[in-house]
Amino acid sequence: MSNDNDHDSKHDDDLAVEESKPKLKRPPLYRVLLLNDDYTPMEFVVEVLERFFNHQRHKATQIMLAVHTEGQGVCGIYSRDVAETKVTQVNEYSHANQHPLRCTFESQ
Ligand code: TYC
Repeated sequence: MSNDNDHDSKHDDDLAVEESKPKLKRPPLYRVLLLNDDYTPMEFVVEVLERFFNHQRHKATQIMLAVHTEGQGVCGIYSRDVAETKVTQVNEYSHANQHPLRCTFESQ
């Protein structure tokens, strides 16, 4: 810098003087996934997508069919806390209803 703040960088007897950058990092995001299995009824998966991920029936059906044919699919993208909570809620709900449906999350 060559202005009247020169004292802060070049002539400090080799002391490293660096201005700190404002650090505003966005929180990391996580994809919540549903995994396919051979036993969970399609209607139950659609209900899960409506109940826990607030999808409309048409979109929930699309996601369910994508999971059914591709093996897994994204239900939504959330902060870590929300992603963990959704996964726990879905897995508890599936277990309570005696379905093997599994939900998990991965970093974006
Ligand atoms: N494959 C299941 C069936 O044929 C349906 C299903 C879809 C199960 C999506 C799980 O995440 C899933 N009944």
